[in-house]
Amino acid sequence: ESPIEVTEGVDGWNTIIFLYNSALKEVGTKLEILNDEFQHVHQYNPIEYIKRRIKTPESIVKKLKRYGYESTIDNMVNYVNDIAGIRIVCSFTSDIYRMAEMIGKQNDLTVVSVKDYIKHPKESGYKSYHMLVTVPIFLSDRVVDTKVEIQIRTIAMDFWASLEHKIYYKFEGNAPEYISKDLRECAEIVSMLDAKMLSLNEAILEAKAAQEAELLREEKD
Ligand code: 0O2
Repeated sequence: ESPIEVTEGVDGWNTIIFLYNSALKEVGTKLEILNDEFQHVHQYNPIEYIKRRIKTPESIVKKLKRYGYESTIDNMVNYVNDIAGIRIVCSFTSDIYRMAEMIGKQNDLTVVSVKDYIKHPKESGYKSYHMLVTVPIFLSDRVVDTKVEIQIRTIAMDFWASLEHKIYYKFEGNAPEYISKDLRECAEIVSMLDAKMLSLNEAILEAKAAQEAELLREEKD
């Protein structure tokens, strides 16, 4: 398996977009299968929904500029890790780690790096679990390892991140301190909500199991 090798120019650009789109398809299908299997075995699916996207050329160029690199195809492939991005939105925080473990065990995926912004939230209050993986893309004459950034978060974390992203962009990164502070407070509320929903779900599962055990006992007597 080889890393992506492309020429500069429109041809090179079209080749990388084709590869990243293929990688999104491969990883997307894998995730759907894992979710279906989980539903089949445990009668429960950890994924609420999945979003995929290819980073826009403007956003790629902006990121390279921020890193201090020229906008060449080579630099895009080497330094922008999230050209292909998949976001898995889960019901509960426990599902995030369950998903991450299942992804890590897939033999044909290579986990390059992990950033746990749930255990270590960003300064902004941002919470999410990031995995950078590579997936082999089987072409007619070669196999190309292609990077995909997987972001895993709960619905509540996704709600916060989507709105914060909009607000942040309005201020182009220079939001007044009182707004950043309010956003951090909102992130706290989101974490409390996630914790409450998780314990509520655990309580419901326990109550249901107790009820079923009681019914069984009654049937025996
Ligand atoms: P966009 O518009 O979402 O594509 P970096 O830290 O960005 O220099 P890297 O390795 O990509 O380098 O970082 P990371 O932290 O693994 O992933 C960055 C992505 O996470 C961002 O992509 C966002 O999607 C998301 N993210 C990180 N921090 C925040 C945050 O404070 N708020 C929100 N809403 N999202 C965040 P891009 O390319 O920055 O932006």
